[in-house]
Amino acid sequence: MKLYFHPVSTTSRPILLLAADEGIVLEPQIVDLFKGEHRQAPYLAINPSGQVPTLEDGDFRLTEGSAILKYLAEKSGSRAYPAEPKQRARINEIMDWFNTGLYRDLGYGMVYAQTLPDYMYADAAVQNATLARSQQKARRWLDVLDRHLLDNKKFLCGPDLTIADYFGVCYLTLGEVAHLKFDAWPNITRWVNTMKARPTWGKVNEGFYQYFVGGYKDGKFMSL
Ligand SMILES: N[C@@H](CCC(=O)N[C@@H](CS)C(=O)NCC(=O)O)C(=O)O
Repeated sequence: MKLYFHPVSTTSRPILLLAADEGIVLEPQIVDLFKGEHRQAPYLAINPSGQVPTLEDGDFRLTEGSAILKYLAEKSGSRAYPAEPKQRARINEIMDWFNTGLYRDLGYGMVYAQTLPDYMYADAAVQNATLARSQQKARRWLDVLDRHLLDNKKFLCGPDLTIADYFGVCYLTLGEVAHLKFDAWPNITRWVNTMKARPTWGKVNEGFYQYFVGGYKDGKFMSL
């Protein structure tokens, strides 16, 4: 199987974490986002959305990080994606929560809006008002994550690691690019530390810390 990805990519990192933990062999194909390779014809023929990741398994092509993660977990029989319907539904629910809620306001609204030109507003008043709204919404998602989803639980779905944890922790740590601090949310801090202590974290996230977090280390950002 071939994975088109980029090491800094938030939507690719959960897949790399699962693959590293489960020993899933993926032929790596880096799509150079910094050089705009994802917007050029050869890659657009593979993924018309011009985004990473994309998985190729023989003649089966799959896009969307969340779908790829579920497919690989199911195919490899990973214990991190139990087949029991209610357990699986809970995992899917939490992944959707991150993807459509927290990621929108924390990732797009606060991180991309302060780092990637495509997501910034030229008018300072619009930019500041938009950031302030995202900040308020991101705080609300973080409260829910801390007080409900992670309350009295080692991992998002209980005592055992699931693919929701791989997924969620990558979306949350994206905040480090814009120097966002999560100290005010103790359950989140504990869970992130648990995930970062896993043996595969460092290697998988090397590129993210070097190029994305490192690239903005001297930036000034709106805090949470
Ligand atoms: N909905 C897609 C979004 C993928 C996505 O946003 N990928 C980013 C990297 S994290 C990308 O390729 N960005 C380049 C662009 O949108 O121009 C998914 O969840 O996989």
